[in-house]
Order: sequence, then structure tokens, then C-alpha cells
Amino acid sequence: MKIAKTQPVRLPPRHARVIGVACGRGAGDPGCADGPDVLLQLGTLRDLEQTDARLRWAPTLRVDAAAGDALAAVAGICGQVAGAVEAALAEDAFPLVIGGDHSCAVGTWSGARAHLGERGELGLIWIDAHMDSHTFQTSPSHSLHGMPLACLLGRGEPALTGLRFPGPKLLPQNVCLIGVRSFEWSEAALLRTLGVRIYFMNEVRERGLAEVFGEAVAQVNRETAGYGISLDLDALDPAEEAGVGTPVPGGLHRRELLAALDSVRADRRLLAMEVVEYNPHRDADHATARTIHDFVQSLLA
Ligand SMILES: [Mn+2]
Repeated sequence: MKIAKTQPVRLPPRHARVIGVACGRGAGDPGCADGPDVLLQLGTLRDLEQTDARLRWAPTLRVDAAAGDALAAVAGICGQVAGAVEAALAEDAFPLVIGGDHSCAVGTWSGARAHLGERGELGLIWIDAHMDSHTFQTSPSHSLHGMPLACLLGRGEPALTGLRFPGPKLLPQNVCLIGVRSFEWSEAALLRTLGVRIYFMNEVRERGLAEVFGEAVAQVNRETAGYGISLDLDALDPAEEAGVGTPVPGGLHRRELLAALDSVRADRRLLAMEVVEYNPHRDADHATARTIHDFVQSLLA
């Protein structure tokens, strides 16, 4: 008897929907707010729209001018981001959130988690020089871009932890941080108490990013229905990338991160990606804009 060879299942490629978040209210230096507009003006991703036909810019989200303090402003725009991400996923598009400072992550991943609903938990790889796991009680600066991961784990201001639905959006065992090299002990203590896996920069250097990233991908997929990647550009080495919100020496190299992202190219379990903390005012030669282009290109099917 002849058995027909099964064809590999080929899913049609999802188009990427770029959701710009023009918000710098979560940072001390608001320069990241201009990131999406400058990338659009420079035409950084235009070739991916034209040749590939799989990338589209959605209208850029903006902070409500009437919003009062930073918390109200960030909570407001995070609500918009969550709605835009959830809508994109419902239409089988791949949400690509472009910040803005990293506080928008509360919106991105609350939206992604809400989309999953009863189907299961959300995994997340957080690539960052920092831990972003402060609360108002522990933060020396009170900057909200130092708090989004704590909020997603259910710790912090109710205006942020309660987006979309009350309670944590991420369980600690489904989160990995990669590239950390600058943090306060109070936020480290929170993550240690929760049992979140952190790949500090020294471990990345010892084992190589490829191995560490592969291990992180496996972990965030183990007990989840899908996962995301939150990329803070300050994870990269400022000797290569000057155009970031909060540069810290000794970071990841552009080339190794491109290879890591390429390893999950067109992975259907990868639900969404965000690239944050692009500060065009520190990117005089547009080198970091080109890096963003290459990261996005490496993820598209
Ligand atoms: Mn960050």
C-alpha cells in the first residue's frame, strides 16, 4: 500500500501591523516620544512595506493632551496600545509595537494576554539592560518605564496592573530577562522572590546569546499558549547603538541579536514583538534606525 507523503502545513504569512506609541511620559527624558514619527519620516521600514507587502503602519497612538500626571498619561496610552494589539491579533496580524519609552509594554502585553483569554498563559522574553521591575515604593526616580515588568507580574499601580482585566498578565515561570546589567537590589529582590529567570550579561557572555536565547524560548513556551518579545534597545551595546533612552556599557551586539531573532522568524507561536526606547535625538547618523529596520526584517516571514 502506498502511503501519501504528508505535506508540511504551510500557514499563510501574517502581515505585521506597526503600532507606533508616541509616548515619553514614562521616562525622565521624553525624547523617545518622537521615535515612531521620526522612523516614519525617515522611511526606515518603507522597503518592507513595498517589497514585502506584509508590513503596514497603523495610526500612531498619542498621549491624551488632557491627561494629568505621568501615571494618568501612561495608563491612558497603555489602554490604547492594549486595544490596538488585541484588535491586530484578532485579525491574525502580527503586532509590532514601536515605542516610545518602555512603559508601553504594560499595554502591549496586557492586550496580548487578553487576546489569549481562556486558551492559556502568555510567555515573554524581556531583552533589556535593566529589570524594569520597580514599584513606586522601590523606585528612586519614580519613572514609569522602570516599572512595566512588575506591573505585568501584578505588582504596582492598579491603573496599570488592572488593564484589560484585573490581576497578573504574566506568571513568573513564563518570563525570562536577557541582557541585564544595571539594576537596583529592590527590583532584583522582587524578581528573585517570584522566581523569574534572569540571564545577566555575564551569563550571556559566558554561554553565548544563541544558547541563552534558545533556552529562554523553550522556557516561555513550556506552559503557555504563545509568547512575545519585548526588546528595549538599551540592551544593545551603546558603542554600537547611541540612539537609545538609557545607554549602559557592555551590552549585546547587533549581529548576535539579529541571529537570535532570525532563529524565531515566522514562528507562529510568537504572537507579538515590541521595540522600545528609540531616542531619535541621540541617533544623529540614523544608525539605530537602520538597526530597528534589520531587527524587524529578521522577524518577518
Ligand atoms: Mn526597559
